Amino acid sequence: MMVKVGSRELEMGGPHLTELRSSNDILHDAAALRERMKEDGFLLIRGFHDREKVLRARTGILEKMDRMGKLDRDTLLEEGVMADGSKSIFMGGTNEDLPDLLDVLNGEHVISFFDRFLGEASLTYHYKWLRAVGTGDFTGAHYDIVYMGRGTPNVYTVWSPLGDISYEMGGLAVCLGSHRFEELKQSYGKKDSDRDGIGHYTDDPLVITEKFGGTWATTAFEAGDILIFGMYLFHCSLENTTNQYRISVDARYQSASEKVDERWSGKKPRGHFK
Ligand SMILES: O=C(O)CCC(=O)C(=O)O
Repeated sequence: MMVKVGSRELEMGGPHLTELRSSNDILHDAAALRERMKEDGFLLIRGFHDREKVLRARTGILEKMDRMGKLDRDTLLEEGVMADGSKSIFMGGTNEDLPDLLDVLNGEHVISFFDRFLGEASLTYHYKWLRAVGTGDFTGAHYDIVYMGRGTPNVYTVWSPLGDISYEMGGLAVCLGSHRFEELKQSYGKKDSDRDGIGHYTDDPLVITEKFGGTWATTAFEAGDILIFGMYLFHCSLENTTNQYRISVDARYQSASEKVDERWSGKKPRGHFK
């Protein structure tokens, strides 16, 4: 099967694209999870969030998008079909008008997971990167450190699909091994998007693997699954080739005792400099 990863079409199971492995087998062993994170650079956990709660959060988001006139009114709300002329919508912010979403992202199940994983009290940034990605769009390849590197580098991204996300709808892909690309970590990884006006490294996933090695990996996601990774793992998204919005959110977690990136924390995070 051919899959559109960033600006490339790659064969699933071919030389450049493989399946992400899940870490559900070690979910209750914090030491093994830490070891796996060190080794693989990511943790895929199936059914981590309560699926029903994720679907409730999805409904709240779709209702909001419907009020904004972004959805096709002749189709079922839960399908998230784009209205004619609609585009991708970035809804980054504290999203206090979406309590069901915050229940998922700030819930005891996530905080206690990170308390255990980090071995001390954790916190989550108030800012949540909520995205409705439209037809033809994808996220280019990048390290997250470039966007949130002003506090501790020991921040973890949790990417949560808010609905089932097939290959065609454009879930996340990661570059296996990229957490060990020392040259890139020392160059691109030292950049700051606000200070340096830099964002994604490339739209072409093979630019990275041809120069630095590694292999891209992705999977079909279901509501409730999460993908956790650190600030130095290259990731991008698949292209959404459907007429339905791909709805997902990325949120950040770190140890409460380490420095936070002020742009994203506090009740009124300022976000990127405009
Ligand atoms: O969902 C996406 O398209 C991008 C997500 C992302 O870059 C992240 O989770 O850090």
